[in-house]
Amino acid sequence: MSDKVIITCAVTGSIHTPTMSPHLPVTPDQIAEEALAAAEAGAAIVHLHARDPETGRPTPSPEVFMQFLPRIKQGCDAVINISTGGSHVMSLEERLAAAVRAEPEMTSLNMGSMNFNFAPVADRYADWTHEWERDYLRASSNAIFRNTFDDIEQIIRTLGDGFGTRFEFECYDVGHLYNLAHFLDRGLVRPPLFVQTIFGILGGIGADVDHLVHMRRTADKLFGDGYAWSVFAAGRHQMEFCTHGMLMGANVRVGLEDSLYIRRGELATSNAAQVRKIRRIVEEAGRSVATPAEAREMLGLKG
Ligand code: KMH
Ligand code: ZN
Repeated sequence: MSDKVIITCAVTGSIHTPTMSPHLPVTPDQIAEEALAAAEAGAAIVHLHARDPETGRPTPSPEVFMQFLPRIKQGCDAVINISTGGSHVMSLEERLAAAVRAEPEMTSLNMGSMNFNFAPVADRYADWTHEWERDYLRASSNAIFRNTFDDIEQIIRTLGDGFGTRFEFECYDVGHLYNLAHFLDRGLVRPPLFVQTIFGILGGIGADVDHLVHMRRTADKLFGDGYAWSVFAAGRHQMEFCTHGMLMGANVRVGLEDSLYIRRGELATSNAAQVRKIRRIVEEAGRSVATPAEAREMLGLKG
């Protein structure tokens, strides 16, 4: 097991909405500031989505991305990772547009189609700041987060072959690991694979430590020493799962995309606060936090 732990910070995402937390960054300035502070706190990778500056609604607009990406690039050395998951209502073309414009070192790549239901979260809120929020969240219960084999191949060919982009392979269930192995067998992706295992999304594998062990063992069988393992869990399981995973040798992902909280019942006031917390846990456990340069080396990024 490497002594080094890569911390990814997923800064805003497309699930949480402005009513849920005043600390969720939505404008380009806020996203840039939050990403820079997360990098300063120890995140080697920042995973980014964009939002409409007026309403906070997730947007695929490359113009909006370009209002914060250059600032982050100038202000820190962290690896920029642009989402190709976008949101459940975006087309594949929309989901690819920002990465095609920015040609980043890394993007996410979701490894299978799935239900992706965050409507139950919506039911916890009575009053909404913006009209779009409730309907957007409710629509997820009847939507398919589409990532067919052809879609995945198109993303690999467009970004991987096109720009040398490498991927955060998002695996929400055991089958997604086998899908990734299929692309490895076909020679469309190559080691070291950055395998992000995700727990506790309604539609994916649950946040149960047995599953963490099983995902790890399955990835070991399929990828041997050709992968770097990372863990995140949604909502209240975030810190606990990152801690379990880190003790088992994983890298970790935190950020307000994945959880709005710093501990039970207390909103995180920033992404950096979550990075600092997991960093303390990592260091107390005797491991150390990877710098962006070390992360690039570990993941074979173009730099
Ligand atoms: N919001 C996460 C559950 C992506 O951006 O590609 C999944 C995610 C998807 O990060
Ligand atoms: Zn994301």
